[in-house]
Amino acid sequence: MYAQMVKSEASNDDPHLLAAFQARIDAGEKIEPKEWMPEGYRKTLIRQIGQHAHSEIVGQLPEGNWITRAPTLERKAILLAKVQDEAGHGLYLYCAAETLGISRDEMTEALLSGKMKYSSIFNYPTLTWADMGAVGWLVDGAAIMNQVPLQRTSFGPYARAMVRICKEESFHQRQGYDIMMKMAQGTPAQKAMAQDALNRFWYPSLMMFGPSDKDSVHSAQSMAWKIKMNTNDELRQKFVDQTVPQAEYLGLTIPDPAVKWNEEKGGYDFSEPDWAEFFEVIKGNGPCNAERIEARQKAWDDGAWFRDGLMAHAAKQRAAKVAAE
Ligand code: BYC
Repeated sequence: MYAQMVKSEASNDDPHLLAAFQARIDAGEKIEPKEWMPEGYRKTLIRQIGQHAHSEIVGQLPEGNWITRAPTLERKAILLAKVQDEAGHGLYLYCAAETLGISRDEMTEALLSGKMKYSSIFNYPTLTWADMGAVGWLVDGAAIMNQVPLQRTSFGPYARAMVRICKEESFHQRQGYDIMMKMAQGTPAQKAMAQDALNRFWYPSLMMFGPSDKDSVHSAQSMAWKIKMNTNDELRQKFVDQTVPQAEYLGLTIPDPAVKWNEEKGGYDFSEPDWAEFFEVIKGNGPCNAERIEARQKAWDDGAWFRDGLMAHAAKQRAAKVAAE
């Protein structure tokens, strides 16, 4: 079903309607679910919002892994709240995607069958407590960089969902940076753990923005429709420019000797991530892909009794209503 809805990007749309639609986008108007939209626009949104929703849900797993092992009660409460926020983000986003005519069940099935993606970053393991710092600081930091512009995206429900998500992501990033600060100022062993977490999460965080512009399949059309507001490379550069001084403040070293301020471009030079690794991870061959999908499959199977019960209850209520009429 998902494949049918998203695969065919070929558009048979009326050229007059298409031109009027593009004029609305260019004028900065928001598009609402019941309004006319090109099929390609709808499909691109289902793909992007659906993948985004899946990322929020799968993104709970690497951090959820540390809730029972947080070093203090306070840290545990903060981490628990953060992970719950991610569940909330997933739900707003699934709702936004549902307004485009796909159900949450269909999206979940597409995730489990490998037809739909989720962010590459969540296929890397969280090995130490310092990884909770690195994930909050870098992963949520990259997410905010990508998502703040999406508050201005052209599809109303997506743009509105982003407002609250961005507020919460800012808190997430601060809590991650706070963990890094504590560890970087701690014992030499703690500082080494913080450095090790930065070493492991640096390049995967850069990959979150997607392939380099020359390899990005969807950017041009998505930007014309204001589904994306920036190219992948633009956001990656902004992220590096924001993060390098933060690492310096922590007294940690970015694991890339090429990182150097470039006065001429007004930004840092840096090395590209290993794109072969990125493409392997999004094909399903990353270190934790199988484990992540297994966890989602188990949650889906374990919830079957509840979904069935809910449907049976709804059917019973409908029958009672019909009988009373
Ligand atoms: N991972 O043409 P391109 C979070 C795919 S953070 C996996 O540039 P597009 C969170 C792409 O889908 C993360 N796949 O694509 C944080 C396409 O394949 P398909 C969630 C990726 O869509 C902390 C192909 O590569 N954020 O939620 O124009 C805790 C070609 O790429 C990735 C979002 O989803 C990747 N990193 O641009 C918890 C933000 N990058 O679909 C949770 C919204 C690319 O043709 N999404 N691909 O098979 C976006 O802004 C865009 O979709 C992307 C990619 C920038 C990610």
